[in-house]
Amino acid sequence: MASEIEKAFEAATARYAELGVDVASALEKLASVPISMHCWQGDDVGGFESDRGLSGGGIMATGSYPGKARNADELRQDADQAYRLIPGRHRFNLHAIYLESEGKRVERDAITPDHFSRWMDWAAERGIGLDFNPTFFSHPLADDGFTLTHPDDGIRRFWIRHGIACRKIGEAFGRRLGSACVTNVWIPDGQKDLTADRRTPRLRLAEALDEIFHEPIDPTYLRDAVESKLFGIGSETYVPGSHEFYMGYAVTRKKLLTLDAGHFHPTESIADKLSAVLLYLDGVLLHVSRGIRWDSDHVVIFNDETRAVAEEIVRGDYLARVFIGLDFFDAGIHRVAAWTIGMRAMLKALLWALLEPFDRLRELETARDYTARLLLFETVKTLPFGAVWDYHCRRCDVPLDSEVIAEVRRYEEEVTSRRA
Ligand code: RNT
Ligand code: ZN
Repeated sequence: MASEIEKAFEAATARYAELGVDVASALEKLASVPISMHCWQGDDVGGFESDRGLSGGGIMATGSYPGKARNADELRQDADQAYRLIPGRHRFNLHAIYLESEGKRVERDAITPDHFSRWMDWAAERGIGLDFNPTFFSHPLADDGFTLTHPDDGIRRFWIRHGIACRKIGEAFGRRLGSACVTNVWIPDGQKDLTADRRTPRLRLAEALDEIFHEPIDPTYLRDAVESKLFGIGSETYVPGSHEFYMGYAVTRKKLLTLDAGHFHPTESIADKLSAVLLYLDGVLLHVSRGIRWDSDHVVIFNDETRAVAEEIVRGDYLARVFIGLDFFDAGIHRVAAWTIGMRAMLKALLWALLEPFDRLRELETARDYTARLLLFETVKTLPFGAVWDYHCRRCDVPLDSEVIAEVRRYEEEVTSRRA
């Protein structure tokens, strides 16, 4: 280890200790937190079911950076490269459209764990857990904007069968890998314009979900999550699966509630929601994202919002109840870099939170010394946080922030730029 980095780390440790913060124990905790890295940043939410690419669903990847993964082998290769640049051991989050079916068309209601056996082998070899998502978009039967709320019984039932099939796959992941698979249901359903009947689609959605979740599955292997949304492209006026809908659903059915940072009003922060919803729920799944002006799914960075989320997880002692996943897709920059930047930003935010002098801040708050509290919040911002992060990266044998770009360029030259 470069002695400069060690020296800076020792000095930083002493500074944090002055505020009662134990840096060593913060690093130990950080090393135990897995982040679920989402497959879909690797290929702009395309998947390998067909050549159709991302269509509908009210979400959009913009940009045309060359060299995206064209098949599952390439996606695994890219994910491996990202993992080499990210400290710690993490998880991988698959969508149903990332199946491998040897070129055969398999309908979504007919997918089985076999279609993901190579993903399971890959994860087992690396000792990582897998998470999963049914895909309720990029499909002819979703083109009119309705899936689980569809008025047509046949179409609705098709999507219910898809949800059921996906829970079996999630369970298989959990069994094989010895780690519960969080399986997240998000549907794109909604209305573009003035909506007369907001009630019936919600009734249908609750019923459809009840059917999907009908079979009890051991939570050791599978954890069900449901994701709300405020609006999407083409569903600006009405989304049946709103926050209130899923909050009630998750509480009454004992599911995980998924909070996506981009799925609320622009000034609304998911950080503040954690200590509220966790009074009533066993757990939460986070989709850490970065919306700019709308649910734009920009790459997560180390900003106030990401820090606030991490701070709330740590302050509330929720690390065991909050599953952290990322959700963004920017096709305008190198995709391995996008993963790496987002994952590292989330880890930095967690480290930042673990290094917060929380006990002291709380004492000041209890004493209603808001002057000293504000000063302490400001003091923390200029502590040598970077020295601790650098040390952590070195110790985990991954590049420093300043070294990541060279690794990405090398990989680009050797691998992704050669993809036609
Ligand atoms: C869409 C949701 C959802 C998707 C992924 C691909 O607004 O956030 O989580 O981004 O399932
Ligand atoms: Zn999401």
